[in-house]
Amino acid sequence: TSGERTAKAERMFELMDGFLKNDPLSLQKDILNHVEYTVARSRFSFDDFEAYQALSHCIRDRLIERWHDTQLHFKRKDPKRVYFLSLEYLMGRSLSNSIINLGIRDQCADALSQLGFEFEVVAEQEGDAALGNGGLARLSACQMDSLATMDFPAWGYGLRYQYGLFRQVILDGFQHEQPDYWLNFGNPWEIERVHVTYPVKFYGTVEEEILNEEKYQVWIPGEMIEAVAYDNPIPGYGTRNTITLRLWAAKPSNQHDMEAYNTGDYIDAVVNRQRAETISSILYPDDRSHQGKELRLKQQYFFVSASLQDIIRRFKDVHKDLSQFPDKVALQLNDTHPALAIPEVMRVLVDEEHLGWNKAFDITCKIFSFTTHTVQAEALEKIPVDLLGSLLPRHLQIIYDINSYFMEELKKRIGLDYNRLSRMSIVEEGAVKSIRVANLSLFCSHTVNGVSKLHSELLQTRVFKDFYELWPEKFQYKTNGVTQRRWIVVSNPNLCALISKWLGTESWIRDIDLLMGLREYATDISLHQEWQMVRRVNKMRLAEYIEATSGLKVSLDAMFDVQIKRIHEYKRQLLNILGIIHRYDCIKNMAKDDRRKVVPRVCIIGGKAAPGYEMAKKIIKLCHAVAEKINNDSDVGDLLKLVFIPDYNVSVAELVIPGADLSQHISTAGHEASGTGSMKFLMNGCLLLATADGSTVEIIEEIGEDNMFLFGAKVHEVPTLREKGSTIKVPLQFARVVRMVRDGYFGFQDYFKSLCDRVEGNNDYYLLGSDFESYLGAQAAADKAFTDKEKWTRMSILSTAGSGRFSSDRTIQDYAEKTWGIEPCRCPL
Ligand code: CR1
Repeated sequence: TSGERTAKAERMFELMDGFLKNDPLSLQKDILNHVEYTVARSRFSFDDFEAYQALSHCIRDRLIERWHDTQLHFKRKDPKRVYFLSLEYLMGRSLSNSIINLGIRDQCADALSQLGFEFEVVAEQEGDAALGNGGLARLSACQMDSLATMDFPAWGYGLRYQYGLFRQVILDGFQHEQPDYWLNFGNPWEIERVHVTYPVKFYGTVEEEILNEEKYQVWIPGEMIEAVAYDNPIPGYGTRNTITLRLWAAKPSNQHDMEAYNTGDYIDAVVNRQRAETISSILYPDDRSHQGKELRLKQQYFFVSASLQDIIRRFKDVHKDLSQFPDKVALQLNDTHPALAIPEVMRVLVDEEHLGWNKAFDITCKIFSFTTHTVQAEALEKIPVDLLGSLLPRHLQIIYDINSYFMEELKKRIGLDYNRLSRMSIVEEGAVKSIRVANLSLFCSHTVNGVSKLHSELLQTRVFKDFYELWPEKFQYKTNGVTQRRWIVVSNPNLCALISKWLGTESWIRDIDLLMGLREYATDISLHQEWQMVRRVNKMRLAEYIEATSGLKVSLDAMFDVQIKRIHEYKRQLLNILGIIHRYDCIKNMAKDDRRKVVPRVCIIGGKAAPGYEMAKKIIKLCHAVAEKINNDSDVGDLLKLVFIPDYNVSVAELVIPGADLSQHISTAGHEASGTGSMKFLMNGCLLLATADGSTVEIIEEIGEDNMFLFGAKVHEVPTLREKGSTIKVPLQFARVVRMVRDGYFGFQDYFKSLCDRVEGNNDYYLLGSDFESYLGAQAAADKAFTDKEKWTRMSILSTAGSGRFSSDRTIQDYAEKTWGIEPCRCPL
């Protein structure tokens, strides 16, 4: 009865102490309690790692409080919600980020130091959560931070891989991969929801059933696997709002295949069931090509099906009428990976809810929006029809039905232009008949967007031209962004303090446009001094890291020149390395006296190659071979060093980016959809050496060409250059450095041959040869600018000051208004 309930609630309030307190003394008590009762160590002797564990649990408790309040608040207000579906999230570490977003950094540092620990050391005990490959996955993480901070009613959904992205180990200069069993030491940042589980079905057949004289298709599945929810609270900054990243893990279902127990082979039966868990066991490490593997498809459907059951359940808790679904729900497809959500929604609406096909399709088209992260048509996902038909027979039927409808609609618009119809069709009739997932997503989403202005133009004029011509209103662009909380506040605390001091406020951490205020002081001598000081301390930290990982001592007076990102031919790490060889060659051939004029450099390269990507792996080996030669050459000394930073990941980036003077974003124009690394460097006052590709074009608009080092062919020039092929005049220096590699100057002559072949004559698809001269020109300009300390510092300040447009807060605001139609829902204090 309600009387009993009130009495119970009162009793609960009496028992509660109120919210957890955040003064250093209370924090210390809580830490010690967790040392004793959670970590089960003696409070008189625990090490840095155990301190990390205990502190994490303290923070987790505080997150849970806020998270409860936020969820309750959302429930009461029932706003339209956005559900972000992504197969990848690169969260990195959580401790510092959470503490900073909770606003209790100093209190935690005090509490720890009174217990004899140092905050930074404790925070470094944490391993990275690397449930993603690269740009796309880190973008998801930044966007979650912004969604929480800006009070949006949002959920992230994904997969809880047991093995994250492989660890890169370098042996003899070659990349080797090791599994990343990141859960080995426990994960305090997740809450296992043993009762939030859903069955996910696979295989089987489709049968027709007649109900009230209507025909229905019924899917009789052949396998059932249970999805269990793991919730990761995502705290906003400067708000109580804490949202959820819900990741699904596969568990064998205990509802099905009971007959297995009667076969007498109990052990085999259990072992077979255990196999179910493999669905969520491993992240695919290739970030561009997906070869229609069954396990990958299973992962996609598994996560989509569980997420949709969860979303529909939440909706139905409050609403009866599914036609209101689009008023309450926005579903965001992060690339095509979750696109099976489209036929799945149709299946639920038609087969389970018994809505008419037209009505169901109308609802479906109102809820989906789709972001594409690629430029190349070849990189678009395709699912072989045979595979889909066996794994998800009903979904294949639905996709065929959607396609018939689509083709009819198209014919009304374009007539019987069969070439075009077959280009646009969702079904590709090739050697391997397959489903074009992007076409499905395009047709069924109300909005599609690229991730920078340039990228969206390329989508409209090349990749999705046919679609754009018919539905221009669907197309938007949303330039990517990164969160300043992680990329300045957490990773560069000194710069953070300096910015706040000069702006006279910390508000820029939530309101990034304020950063522009720094422009006013770009020539202020005392800011210059403080700025240089901060940068020097960060360089020191990076130099220590380099020495610890590679044994190489580097000079702090040298320019730290960094290229860190996944290794890809289009990103042109090879151009960088060939440039370094050229620099080395020049130094070697110089008169001793002239060497004094050389601007010393430390070239830093880092990044993982997909395990099956041979060329990328050769690039890594070449980098090591060249480094070996240069770093041991006494003619060169401190004038040039080359370092490969192994196992590049989010936490390595947090250390490297603040310490970089110059960073390289040198993809062949038209190939990088956006690029987000550049934005992190920009925020940290690192100058960019870049091509006019992806989001760089917009960075130029913000800070001006004068404040960076731009080079290379422009997007519209690339096709002509390619046509010219081997008739292009390639500079002599280029031929010379390639020849050095070919002739075995750095050893491994046979091994590097195919790499050299790749960049010469007609094969030079990424135009290293034709861009080489202007690349060297930009490098020379960077050298020159570096010798003028005042100029460099001014450029650096202006870079940070102009980085506001590249905050993910701006990106998310844009999505909320123009794509999702959602509003903030702020939890009261
Ligand atoms: C793109 O290559 C972009 C990110 C985030 C990448 C990069 O240019 O900044 O997405 N794509 O939008 C990707 O990771 C798997 O594809």
